[in-house]
Amino acid sequence: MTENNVDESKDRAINSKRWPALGIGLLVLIIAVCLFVSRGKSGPQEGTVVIKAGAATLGSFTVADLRKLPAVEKKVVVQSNCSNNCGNNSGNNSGNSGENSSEHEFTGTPLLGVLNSIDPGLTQKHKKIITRGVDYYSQVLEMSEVLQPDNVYIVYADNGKSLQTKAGGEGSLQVIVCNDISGQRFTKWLVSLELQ
Ligand SMILES: Nc1nc2c(c(=O)[nH]1)N[C@H]1C(S)=C(S)[C@@H](COP(=O)(O)O)O[C@H]1N2
Ligand SMILES: [Mo]
Repeated sequence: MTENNVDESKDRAINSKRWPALGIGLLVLIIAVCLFVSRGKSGPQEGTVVIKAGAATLGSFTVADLRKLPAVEKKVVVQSNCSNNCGNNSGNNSGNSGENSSEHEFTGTPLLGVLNSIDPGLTQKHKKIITRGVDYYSQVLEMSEVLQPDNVYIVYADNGKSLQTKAGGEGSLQVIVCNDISGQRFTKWLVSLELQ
């Protein structure tokens, strides 16, 4: 009788140690399954930019594709805080560096060359490009700006280092507009270009 009781309480002690471990194991399993499922369904991927026109997908390019094109180094001081009239686009912002500006030395390639490598007719057929980041941030580029020499680039490195993804990983792309250093149109974490 007493021996039985001791056995039972031992069993209970073992069980009460096992259940939490099982629970944690199950949780880990559920998290792993969720991660696996969401991996397959992931939306736009940073490091790959899709070029669209209306409902059609015209092509795409990756960081690796861009690295094969002629590389250009661009030193730019971006006026990242535009509370003091830097959006007027006068290009008269020199000497205004300090807290509100950030210095970059980007490496990239002209957007024009990228578009031409997909279809040389694109710049004639379309008037504007909507640039979009992984955070759905979007901006407008006029095709006339893209056609200007030394103006619009897609960049993949800053100060010799690969651009970071929004999550802090390696391998992202960004737009820079050298004739508009107000910074707003420097779409980071670029995932699509929509031709209009
Ligand atoms: N995807 C994305 N790109 C973005 C933004 C943003 O919120 N999301 N902010 C813009 C603004 S308002 C500025 S001033 C610059 C800031 O660039 P910096 O942080 O490299 O100086 O990024 C631009 N590009
Ligand atoms: Mo900004």
